[in-house]
Amino acid sequence: MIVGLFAGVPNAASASVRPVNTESSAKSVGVIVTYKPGYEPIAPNGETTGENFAGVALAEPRDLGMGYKALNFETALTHAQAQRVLLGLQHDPRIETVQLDAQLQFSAASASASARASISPSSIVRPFEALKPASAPTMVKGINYFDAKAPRTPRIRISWKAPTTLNKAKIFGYRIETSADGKAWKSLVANTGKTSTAVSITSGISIAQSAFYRVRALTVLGASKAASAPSVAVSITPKVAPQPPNLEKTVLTKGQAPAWGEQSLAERGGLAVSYEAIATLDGEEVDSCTTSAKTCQFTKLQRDYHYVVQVIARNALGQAGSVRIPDPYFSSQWHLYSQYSIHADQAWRFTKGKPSVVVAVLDGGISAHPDLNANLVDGYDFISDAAFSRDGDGWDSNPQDEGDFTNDEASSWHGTHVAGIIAARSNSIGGVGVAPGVKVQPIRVLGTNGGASSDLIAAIHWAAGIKVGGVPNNPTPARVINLSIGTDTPTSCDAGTQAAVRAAWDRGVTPVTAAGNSTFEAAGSYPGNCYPTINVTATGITGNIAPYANFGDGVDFSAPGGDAELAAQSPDGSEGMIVSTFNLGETEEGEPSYGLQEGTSMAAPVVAGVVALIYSARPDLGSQDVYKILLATVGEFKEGSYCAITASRYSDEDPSPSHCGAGIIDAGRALLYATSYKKSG
Ligand SMILES: [Ca+2]
Ligand SMILES: [Ca+2]
Ligand SMILES: [Ca+2]
Repeated sequence: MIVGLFAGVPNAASASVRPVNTESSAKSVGVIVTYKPGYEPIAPNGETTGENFAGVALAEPRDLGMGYKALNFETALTHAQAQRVLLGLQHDPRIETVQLDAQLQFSAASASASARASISPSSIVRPFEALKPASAPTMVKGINYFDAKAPRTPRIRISWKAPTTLNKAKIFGYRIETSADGKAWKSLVANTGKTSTAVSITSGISIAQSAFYRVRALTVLGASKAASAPSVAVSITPKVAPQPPNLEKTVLTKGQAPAWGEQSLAERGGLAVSYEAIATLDGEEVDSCTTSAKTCQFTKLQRDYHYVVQVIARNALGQAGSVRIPDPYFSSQWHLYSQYSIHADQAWRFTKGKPSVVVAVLDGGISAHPDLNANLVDGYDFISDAAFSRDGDGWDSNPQDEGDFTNDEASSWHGTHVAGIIAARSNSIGGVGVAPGVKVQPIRVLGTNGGASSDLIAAIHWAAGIKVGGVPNNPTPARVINLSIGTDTPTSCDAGTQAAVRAAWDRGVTPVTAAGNSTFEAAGSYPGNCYPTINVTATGITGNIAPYANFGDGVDFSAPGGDAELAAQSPDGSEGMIVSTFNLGETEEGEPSYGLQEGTSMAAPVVAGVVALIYSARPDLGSQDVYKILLATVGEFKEGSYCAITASRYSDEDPSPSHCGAGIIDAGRALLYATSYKKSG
């Protein structure tokens, strides 16, 4: 039931303003507020009905005819409430009359429609002094306000002059309003401040999207506030420098043309864009072509060479290039860009890795290398047996590789090769790692006869930032632990190693293991058979498992590890294998160089590098998140290959891993997925 106010026909008769009669013994009063034609009673919170007018609920406005509306309450007002209503109505220019009825006495329970209809107003008052709107701000101008320091942040600047007529009110600020179509307006900046006559805006605007803007002055008179009429509207289209184009293939040979995806108007910065594609060989520019389309033709490429390509977009406000790869050996590193590669060149659009992410390489140690030194952090030497460490003692703080040569074989520099696969620098020398921006922590566990699992357990703990007795704490704990280590006869995972990888995994430090090179079930290869790790087998350039690689249910994923039998199908300089940092010393460390190796030892660090990229983009994630991201984004094996046939058994419903794991790791897709991945729990 609605009880309370009654309104008569608007009455122009005049009377002086009178407060509610507080002398009256009446428990409640009527306040009848009549609004001028075309105006709706609106509570201070902007609602036409609701709870926010002097603490009393509003009922639907009452229609008086002739366009007049009356304020209507859901209950009768107490004196105090009526006074608050009157205060709230002061200076409201929309009001025609306010009528008070101190004789009105009823309660919600007793009032009846007929009783209310018979009550006549005791007083008719004029509206309070009205706040007349100020005139509109003038001389409004809007410009696209380009900032060379933030060339892809849209920015506009709006300026104006103060209203010429204020009608006794004072200005306390300006409101900027925006509209996409010039019809529906909304507030963009609620109050620029009273002395402003210009404002720069970066939020709520979109590149290349035209919108209208206008300004209102905000005025105050007594307790009453109002906005002026709006200024004339101006239209602005924010324009910026272009986004980097998305080059489809980073390495081309003769007869292939560079191509990139069509850029939207927003990606072009709202302007016309031209593209320049540049082909380089060993870091030297060989050819270039320019176009406003999505592809152009090189004419100088020669047969049998692989050229690294970059494309640059330019508009009137600036330029942006696709990922630049200055490393001259990149074209030999097919594991980074070819059809069945991890597509690192696509991932680098998101990140090349952050130096805060450390990948521990538990291996034979490290040798000095100009393409690697700057990406190393201090590691440790956990080889306890001095007979095999070649440094004359047990555990020590120097993880230098002392060489693992035997009478028959030269030193392998295995740890240096693995480290370069992860994080060789992106510069003008040599090749490049999967994550050239991250750090490698060399931790020595393999001597001349391999290593001891007790040393490996200590090294995993230390790498993960877990206290190891007798050793200073790791100052830069890892997020990824690469274990390119395996047994060549079936060996089960001992409880100690099992517990160590679990402890690492659970604290967001992800062990990545090589599945082994013995052409047997990966479940028999330690430590890849410890749980949980990301256990990786090796594929060659054609997207099938390498002939040496372990397989079976123990494999999580595949990644390129090289296949020398496919040398003829591989880019020059690779012989089907993985190009990475190396050393020429036959026994002890000699001159740094680059070398070719194949194995699941090469496949694991490829994945460790991808995991490091994911942690660079999303340091908030944990090992299980990373595993999910990799699983959701794997690339396919070559159609019809052994791996493809077994992988087809794999699904979320039947998560029994195939012989080569769920697929070939795809860094480009993984990073794209990771940027929008929602962490569970
Ligand atoms: Ca030592
Ligand atoms: Ca040492
Ligand atoms: Ca390099």
